[in-house]
Amino acid sequence: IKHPLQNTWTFWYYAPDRQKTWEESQRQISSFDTVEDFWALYNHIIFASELKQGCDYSMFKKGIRPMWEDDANKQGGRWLMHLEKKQRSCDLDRLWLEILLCMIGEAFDDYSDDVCGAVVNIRTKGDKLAAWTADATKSQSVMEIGRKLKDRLGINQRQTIGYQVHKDTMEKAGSITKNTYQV
Ligand code: M7G
Repeated sequence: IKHPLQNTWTFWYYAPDRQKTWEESQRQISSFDTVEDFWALYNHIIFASELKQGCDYSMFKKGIRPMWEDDANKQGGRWLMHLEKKQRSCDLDRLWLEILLCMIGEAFDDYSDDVCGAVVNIRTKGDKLAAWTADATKSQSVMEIGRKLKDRLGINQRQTIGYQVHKDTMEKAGSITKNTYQV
């Protein structure tokens, strides 16, 4: 018998395509609800570090699309980690896997219900990892999720990570979105 997960999760892949909108370019890979099926999928797909520039992987709870517009995300935001270019080869895959394991293992205790999913962006200017949560106004939940994430990813205590509200990201004119929280 396989080991059931608390939630069913869907894995997504995004590749830029000039013939399509951003939303149309998000493709579901598959869904799973057991530990064994997670590893079967994980072992079947290429590492995040091997994706082409501009591509993303996401993993969200089933029924939540990996976009701001989804009902589950529209009041939410994300803990965002900017990686240095050189970290793609040494850290990215390890950190991405750790975020995935935090998600499927419900590592955020009482706050796991507030978690929507995780995203990795492969970008020339520096890759990004994010954990998306459902409600940016739930400060205690957001902060606990941020602290746990920082701890599990082994981020240096002296380094801070920021939480950005999707509405701010959506409306940003320049390239910088303000941090609403940080840990
Ligand atoms: P990005 O891929 O999050 O980061 O956003 P990047 O700037 O490092 O590449 C790039 C662009 O993708 C945004 O400016 C939007 O046009 C589009 N985009 C990204 N996200 C997360 C969304 C989303 O949730 N919904 C929609 N409609 N567009 C998005």
